[in-house]
Amino acid sequence: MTEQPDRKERQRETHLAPDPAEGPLTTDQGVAVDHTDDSLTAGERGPTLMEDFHFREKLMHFDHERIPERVVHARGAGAYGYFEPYESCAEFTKAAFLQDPSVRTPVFVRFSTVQGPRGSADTVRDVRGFATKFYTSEGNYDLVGNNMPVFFIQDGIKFPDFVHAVKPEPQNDIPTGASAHDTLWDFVSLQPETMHMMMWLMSDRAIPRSYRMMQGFGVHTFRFVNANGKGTFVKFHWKPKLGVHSLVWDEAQECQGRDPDFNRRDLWDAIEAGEYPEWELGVQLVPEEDEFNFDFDLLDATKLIPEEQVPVRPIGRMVLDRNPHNFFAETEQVAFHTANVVPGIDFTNDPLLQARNFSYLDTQLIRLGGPNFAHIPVNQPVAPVRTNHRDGYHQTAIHTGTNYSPNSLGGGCPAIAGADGYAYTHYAERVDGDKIRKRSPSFKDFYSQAAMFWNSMSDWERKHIVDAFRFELGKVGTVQVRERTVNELAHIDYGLATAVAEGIGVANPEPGPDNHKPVASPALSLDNLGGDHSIRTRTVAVLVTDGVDAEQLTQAQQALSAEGAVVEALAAHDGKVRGSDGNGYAVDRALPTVASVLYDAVLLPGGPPGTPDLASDEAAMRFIRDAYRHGKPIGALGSGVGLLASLAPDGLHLSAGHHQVCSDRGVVTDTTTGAASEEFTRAFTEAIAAHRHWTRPGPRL
Ligand code: HDE
Repeated sequence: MTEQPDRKERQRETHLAPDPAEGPLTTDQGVAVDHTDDSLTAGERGPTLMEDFHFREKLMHFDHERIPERVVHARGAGAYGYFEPYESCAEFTKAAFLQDPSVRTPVFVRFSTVQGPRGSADTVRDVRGFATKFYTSEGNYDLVGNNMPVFFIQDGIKFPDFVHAVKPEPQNDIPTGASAHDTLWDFVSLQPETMHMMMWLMSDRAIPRSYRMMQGFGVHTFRFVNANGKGTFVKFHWKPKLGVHSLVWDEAQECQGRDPDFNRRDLWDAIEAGEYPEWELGVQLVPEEDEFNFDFDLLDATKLIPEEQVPVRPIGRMVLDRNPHNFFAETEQVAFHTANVVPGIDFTNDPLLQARNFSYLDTQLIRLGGPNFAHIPVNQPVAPVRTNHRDGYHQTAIHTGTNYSPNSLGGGCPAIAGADGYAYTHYAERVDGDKIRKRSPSFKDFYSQAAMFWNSMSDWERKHIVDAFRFELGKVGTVQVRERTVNELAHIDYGLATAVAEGIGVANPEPGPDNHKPVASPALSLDNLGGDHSIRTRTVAVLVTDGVDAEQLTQAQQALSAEGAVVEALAAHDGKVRGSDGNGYAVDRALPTVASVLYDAVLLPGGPPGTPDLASDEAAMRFIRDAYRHGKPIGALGSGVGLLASLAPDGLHLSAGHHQVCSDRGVVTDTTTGAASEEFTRAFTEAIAAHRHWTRPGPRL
């Protein structure tokens, strides 16, 4: 392993400004301050004096602590880590960081939501940004992707229209962090190219359980270029080791209140706990000669290449293992740019990508206040930087020497690398054509892949999509917008359109032209994205009271923790509960401070007769009901099974009698007293790994 990740780390360290160990508080000018709690006034009750330079400097600095938030993707969370390739990709690209499995390249990743402002909740229905900065030996490479493989529009000139439509409405700035409002759906219903992405947005992909459990996609078709100058089209995929998992909509909404930082906290906590999130980087490669072998245009970002058609080839892995030292300095000030590429990676003429190559550089000027943002530590490459750029706001370097090229007075420095394979040389693609404003006819099929997405979904995924359309359109006040959207859905699938129409009180649309091939791409269903099927970092709540079966509690905690789960004992109060053995057992959190929506699974241990019943605790009962409704695994042991039986709907199988483990749709029970059997632990672990269980009988509880 080379030293590379440490290079970024060492560079960061040179910028760290820890509290000085010694010395007094000073002003920015280094003058020691004798008092910072009272301003300088004329008399004890008199006005503040202009000459109080400490007060004025302190307030001036505070008044300017905020910078404009990102116009999109304002809310985010980031982390450092590294990337390492599995093997050399020299056949396709000369990019240095994709050559040698022993070279680790440092990275910074920022995940984000798109619509909401910086302080909005995490678990909103939205696309998630997944932007990676690779600090390679040849300069920074930014892969600025999303957690969905397609986009709303085909040409970047529509981006301001789309973003205006999805953002809160201008007159009242409502809704925050939500797309369920008239202007978005008005735009969507008039712009059919959005339909494929709207299917993704209405799916559970839009409410990820964790940033650590979502895929990432480069979206556009990019180009790899090898040392011989040969180009290959490439689509980038990130696949999470832990699998792709989502929340349910009802849960996601409650979570917005219970913990608005749910995804941000989850990322931070996992890294602090040493549970480093990991993704595999995969590529879909298309030889240039095959460019026109698809029934869509590779330059159209509203289309994906089905994995069944072009398999994803794994080329490396990324691990995030360090939290930022300072949110503002690093996560807020990081500046991504799609045109930050390194030799071996190039663009295509995708009109969305072309627009992004303008926008990302431009946007940093307003956000970071001048052209010197590449000097900010998180943005600094580890590759040497030699430019003739000078001056500008926030210039911190004291440049010496010449500042133009060519020069002789500075010895000709910096020299031009020349096209010798080391410098970035743009791919020599031949282009010619008339100057026109016209969308290519090859971009005109708006519905086939939306239909493919629908065809690829399992029953429960389809139900969630229908429910999401009903929810969103149900919040739209303009009836014509509802109708127009349903008409659009009829072009995708008539069953979908009528199911939505029924929910939102509009007439069934005319059937759309049913001309889609019945194509499905199994790789798109969450059912097929389980990852390593482990329960690492899943959170399990154990509901306890005084008298809890001590053996059961201890053994369940140990067994689940051994599988990597995060197990927390919850009780009506903080402190300890007294176990059946008379000992005190630590309570991790008091029930009133948490809720089922913050956990992946719940376990109800039993206790000897006379143990205080959870049934009398409203918070505990709500916990169990919510877990059941949200399809979460529920385990019950000993007398805990009795409690569950008193709530369970008809048709759910629970164990009865002695030593009988029963597992039915994620509800796992064992009436044994004392330590749970291995069989119980195995079944409960499997239920947690499966994440959610959709086919449960309802309601009772
Ligand atoms: Fe962005 N996008 N975008 N976008 N985008 C920004 O850049 C833009 C698009 C994405 O964590 C902005 O620095 C245009 C697609 C992410 O800092 C801005 C178009 C994809 C992030 C911008 C798109 C993305 C941004 C706002 C259409 C997925 C957050 C602040 C042509 C492949 C990066 C900033 C971070 C951020 C423009 C479309 C992903 C305004 C014009 C497609 C992950 O420059």
